[in-house]
Amino acid sequence: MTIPRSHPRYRSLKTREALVEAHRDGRLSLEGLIAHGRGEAFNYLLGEETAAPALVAEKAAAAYLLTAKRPVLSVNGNTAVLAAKEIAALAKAIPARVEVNLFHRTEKRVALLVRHLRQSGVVAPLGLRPDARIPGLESARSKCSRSGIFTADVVLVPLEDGDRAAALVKMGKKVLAIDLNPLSRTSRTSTVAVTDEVVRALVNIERFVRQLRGRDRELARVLKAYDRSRNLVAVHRFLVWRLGQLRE
Ligand code: PTJ
Repeated sequence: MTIPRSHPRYRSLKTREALVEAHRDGRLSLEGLIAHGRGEAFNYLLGEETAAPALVAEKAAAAYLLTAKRPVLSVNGNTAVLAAKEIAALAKAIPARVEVNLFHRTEKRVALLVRHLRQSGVVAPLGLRPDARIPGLESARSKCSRSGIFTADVVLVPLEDGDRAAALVKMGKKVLAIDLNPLSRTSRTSTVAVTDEVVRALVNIERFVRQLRGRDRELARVLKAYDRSRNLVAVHRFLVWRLGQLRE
């Protein structure tokens, strides 16, 4: 079906179409479609814009990435399909390694997603030959690369499941989550919880990376000022305010 450009939800419907297509060609898991639906609902409540508390978290995420010794961007099916170009741009700006890490892992999906990332400008994405495991994780998500996630000190994890975020924190890493659901276990266990849509979040984080580079005092101030729990309370307040607005 061709979606008419005049449709009020044109962009949202085109995104759905791209995700369905990615499921058909093997890049996206069926569960990825369900996860997107949950994200859409929160995005709708947030007004499909970056809320002020999310900007604060995005700045903190940029500061962590810039001050990291071994930053890694972890990419799953949804992130690759929705935001491969933004991942490539952010990885270049930091600079950071990119690793494909899947919950519903098959070797074929990893290969398809690595190819997709390369075609979108990511240099040497990791993930094809995992040679380490994240301790305490039963799922296939434990498989990772020694030169990537395993030895990273800061890991960006968009659209994560809570188990891995917790396991990475337990390994002593700083975990930066991007998740539209501020109530998720991921948001509540990560070092930084960015409650924003993945494309908007990556674009904003990249902008902050460029702004903050070389400004050591400002970097230290941003890192000190960020408090995940307080920031999530601000997101909850924003949601309540939004619902109040919609009632009027
Ligand atoms: O590609 P795979 O095999 O690694 O699988 C990826 C999924 C996303 C299926 C897997 O990680 C999963 O099951 O995730 P969850 O537990 O459903 O969590 C995904 C979270 O991402 C949910 O809290 C959603 O609200 C949120 N989310 C969905 N779409 C977006 C999003 N957050 C930011 N931007 C989005 N576009």
